[in-house]
Amino acid sequence: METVYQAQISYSQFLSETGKPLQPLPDWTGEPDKLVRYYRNMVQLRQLDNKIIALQRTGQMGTYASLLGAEAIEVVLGDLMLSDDVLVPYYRNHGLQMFRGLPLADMLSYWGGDERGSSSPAMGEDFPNAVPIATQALHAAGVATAIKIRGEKRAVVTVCGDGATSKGDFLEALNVAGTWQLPVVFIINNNQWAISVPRSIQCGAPTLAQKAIGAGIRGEQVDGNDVIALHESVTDALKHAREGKGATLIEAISYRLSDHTTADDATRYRSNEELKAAWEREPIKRLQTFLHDREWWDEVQETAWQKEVSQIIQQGLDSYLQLPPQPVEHLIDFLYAELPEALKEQRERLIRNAQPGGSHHE
Ligand SMILES: Cc1ncc(C[n+]2csc(CCOP(=O)(O)OP(=O)(O)O)c2C)c(N)n1
Ligand SMILES: [Mg+2]
Repeated sequence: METVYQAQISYSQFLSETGKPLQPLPDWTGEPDKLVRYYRNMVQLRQLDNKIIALQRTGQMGTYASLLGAEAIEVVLGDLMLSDDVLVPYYRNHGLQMFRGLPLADMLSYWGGDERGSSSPAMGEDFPNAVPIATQALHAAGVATAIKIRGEKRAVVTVCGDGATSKGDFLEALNVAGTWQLPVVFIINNNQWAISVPRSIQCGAPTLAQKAIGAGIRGEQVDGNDVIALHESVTDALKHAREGKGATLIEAISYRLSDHTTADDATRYRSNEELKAAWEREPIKRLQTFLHDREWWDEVQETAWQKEVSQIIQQGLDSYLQLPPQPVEHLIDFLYAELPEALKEQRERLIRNAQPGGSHHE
């Protein structure tokens, strides 16, 4: 008998849970600029997340999927993706969308149930959020196919959860990305839970990254709470894609520190001990300690950053809250390029009924 194939999955981490270097650090970390920006951006996301949940609790926002614990992934991808690359996001990527130029008010209006938030011109060729699990992986493969056919040097980035990797759509997307050497970077935000289903019963394989092997693409695990490790893996994967060398699957190990959404109560299915342990690994404190050790962080600076980001967020919130209500026909307007006859009629009826004196009993 001979071995016809052998593979390995690497796990990369540069900073310990307490922010100490575990191995020699890349050169760029010798300068504060980028790391300080990452820190500040993560602080902004955390503040924003809190504010949005508060709005939801007071009836000013729809059901919201928190990104508490995923800040490092959002910030690093937002920094490394070029405007020419294409983002095919899922519902926990609104931080990333924001760093790619989506105005805060637009992003908030999406979560407030307003379709205008999904069709902002600022999104360029980026896709709107996918809520149906794993469908975005196929869309990403489709976009990457177009890019490949046109001979462009652009990368497509798509993100999904750990649960999504069990879906056929995800595996089909990996398969075609391997077959056609597509310029895609698949990121798994492995936050350990798919609503109430823990990672341990999601899949029998010890890593999710190894699903790449069956598709013939590169796969690796990275500490998703470590901005330096993420930076190194994502930089390499984007370069590989843009150079036409094919796809990469990165399993970023993180933790969903929040409920699944504002419609969920995670205390019903997971233990306080587990949550407490996860808070010890979260990305912001870890980077803060690292910055502090280099004398790039202090209390005064922190207060100034907190104030600065809170002003940015407040401006976004104000414009969101002042948006005029969306016209009633928006209920129908964003699904089809050309409306089918039956919907045209319904649309007219909706408009008629919304007018003062319009009938509500048709
Ligand atoms: C096709 C489909 N099936 C089921 C759902 C309901 N659903 C919404 S989120 C979710 C869990 C997803 O978990 P995971 O992929 O780990 O992503 P996370 O929310 O943890 O980031 C499910 C099953 C859905 N949105 N789409
Ligand atoms: Mg998950």
